[in-house]
This record gives sequence, structure tokens and C-alpha cells, in this order.
Amino acid sequence: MNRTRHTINSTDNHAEDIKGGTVSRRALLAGSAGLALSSVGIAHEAAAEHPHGAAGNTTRAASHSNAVGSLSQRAYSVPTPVANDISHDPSSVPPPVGKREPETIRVDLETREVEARLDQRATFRFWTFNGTVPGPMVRVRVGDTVEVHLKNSEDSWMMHNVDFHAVTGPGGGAEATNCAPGEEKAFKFKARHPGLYVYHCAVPPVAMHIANGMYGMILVEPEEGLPPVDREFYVMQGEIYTAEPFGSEGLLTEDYEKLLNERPEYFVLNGHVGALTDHYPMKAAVGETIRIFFGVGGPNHVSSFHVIGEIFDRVYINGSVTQPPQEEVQTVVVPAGGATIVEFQPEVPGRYVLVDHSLSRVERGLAGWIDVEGEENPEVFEELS
Ligand SMILES: [Cu+2]
Repeated sequence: MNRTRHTINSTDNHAEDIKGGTVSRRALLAGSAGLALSSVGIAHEAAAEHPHGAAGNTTRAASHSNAVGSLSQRAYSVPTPVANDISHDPSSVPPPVGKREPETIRVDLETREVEARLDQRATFRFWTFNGTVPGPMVRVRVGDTVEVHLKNSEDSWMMHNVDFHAVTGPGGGAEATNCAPGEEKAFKFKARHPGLYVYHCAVPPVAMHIANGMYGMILVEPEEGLPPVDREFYVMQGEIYTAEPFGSEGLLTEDYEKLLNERPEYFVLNGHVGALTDHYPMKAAVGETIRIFFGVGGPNHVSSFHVIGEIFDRVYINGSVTQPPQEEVQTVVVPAGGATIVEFQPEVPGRYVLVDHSLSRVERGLAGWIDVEGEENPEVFEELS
């Protein structure tokens, strides 16, 4: 039997200190650090206005750290703090499988709990697969046998496991991989159904393990693969439930009550506020075909996924690759624990912004940038004075 050591490596968690860059309040208000939307909000006293914020906390209020106007005014740029960073680089996508027979693919996951950057002033104790949020993207073909090895780091405080939605079997592998700190377990499954699938930790309370960052995706390619494109990106949406109000500073703590009430303080792409703007803005050129593998870790909120300034040429609804993609789509609904694949071709240069069109979430941190370079095309778009 062919046995490929396709090892999903332990993505490092960018442990180097990232020096705090300062962006002046004036620059932010002028919109030079981001895309100006129509929002006209001025100083955003999130702490004062917050309807369910915890009072009397040692953490200082948002007004001191985020008083730079409506966040969507700059959708969404924050100076970088000095802290570990768990965000997954969206351009770090495994290459297409290509033409080959089914094989056995080994996937190594290590669950790690790390305090890392949440916002420009705050950190959070994330729970991760391989030190990133989302965890590594796994890419196999239909008919492959996937051997999943899960190790829970010695340093963990919690039990963890993994449930792959691409699995047919008890708990999607969760029961087979329940690991106390320091333990290692494994299972294998046959990837019988092509599509883009979420995986996540499923140790109770499952919602807490997911909210803290334990989700990722696996692409099971159809036999003939997906059509080739110029660029592929890997993006996942999540929610973070902190006791302290959005924009607080210091090490923030998780809040179980808010989790049960489905009232997150933060909405994020790839783990933390600013991950896909300041840290890993996506880059492309005019005329290239871009494909985004987009999933919702959640745990609770559905995404109305949209790219400002673009129309999706093709959408593989619900991540299904055995149906023809839908064409010419503005916004696609992605359920919690669900996924989609979108493709589009920018025709003019500029900054295109990934959002959940439930746009209040931009004010809570959710945005991503695709910066497109190339020739202007006045026939397609031209600003008139
Ligand atoms: Cu877990």
C-alpha cells in the first residue's frame, strides 16, 4: 500500500515578539489605515455603552484603547502589540492533490493552549490545534485513508479531542481521540465524501472549546480535483466570549454566561482582531482568479460572507463540490460548523474587504483585506470628480 507521510506540520505560533507599531489616532480617523465605509461614528465608548459588559473589572475600558472612531471606518486596522500570535496565515494553503491514486495520509495535530494577542492591548488564552487559529488546513482526495494523530500538549490544562465533519463514524473521531494533557491517540477514516468540511474539538462544553479557537477545515477533493486558480486562501470566522467588554486591555478571561447566551464580545477572522488586516493582509493581482476556502468555526453565529467591491463568480454552496457552483452571487450564508468555497476575479486594483454582512460585527473586530495590484481599468470602474 502506498503510504505517504503527508505530515501536517506544527505551524509555529509566531512566538517572536512583534514590536508594537503605533498608528496615530489622526491617521486612523483620516482612514489612511483602512477602507472608509459610510459609518460616521466618532469615539466609540464601547465600555460605557456596552449592554452586557462586566462592571468593576480590573481591566480598563475600551474608551482608552479603541477611541479611534467607528471601527468600520478603518475596517479594520489595529496597531500590533507585543505578544504571541496565533493567527493562521490565510495564504498558507496546502497545494492541490493532483493526479494520483488514493493513499494513506497521516495528519498530526497537537492541541496547545497559548496566551496570545487578541487586540492591540489585550491577550487571551487561546486553545488551538498546532498553535494557530484556525488549525492547519488538511487537503486530501476522495478515497484517501486519513490517519489522524492527536497529541494533547503536556502544558495543557484541559482535555481535548477532534471531530472531523468529513468522518462517517462515532463523534467524527472525537471519542477515539479524547486526550488528557500529555496523552496521544489516533484513528483512521476513509474520506468517502468530497467537499470542504470543518473540524473542531468536541470535549464538553464543546461550545467553549470551539470559541477558544479549536477549529479548522479539511478539503476532500473530488477525483478530478478542483479547477486550477491563481490564488487560494484559508479563512475562518469565530467568536470570542470575554468577561471584559470589547476593546478592554490586559489578559482577558472567558465568560461562560455570555457563551450560553450567545453574546460574544469579539468576532474575528483567523483568530484575532486585525489578523487578516494588519498581520496577514491577502495579496493578489488584477485578472487573477482567487479562491477562498471559508468556514465558520463559530460556535454559534451564522456568517453572511461578503467581499466588499466584488461579486463571487462562483460559489460552492455549503462547501459541496459535487454540485455545479452557483454563479454571480453577492453574499453567501455560511452556517456555524459549515463552509463554502468562493471564486472571483478582481478587474480593478484596490483594497477588497472580507466581512460578515451582519456589519455590527466589523465593530467587534471582524474584517480581512485583499490588496489587489495592477492596471486601472476605467471601463470597469472609474471615479468621477
Ligand atoms: Cu478542546
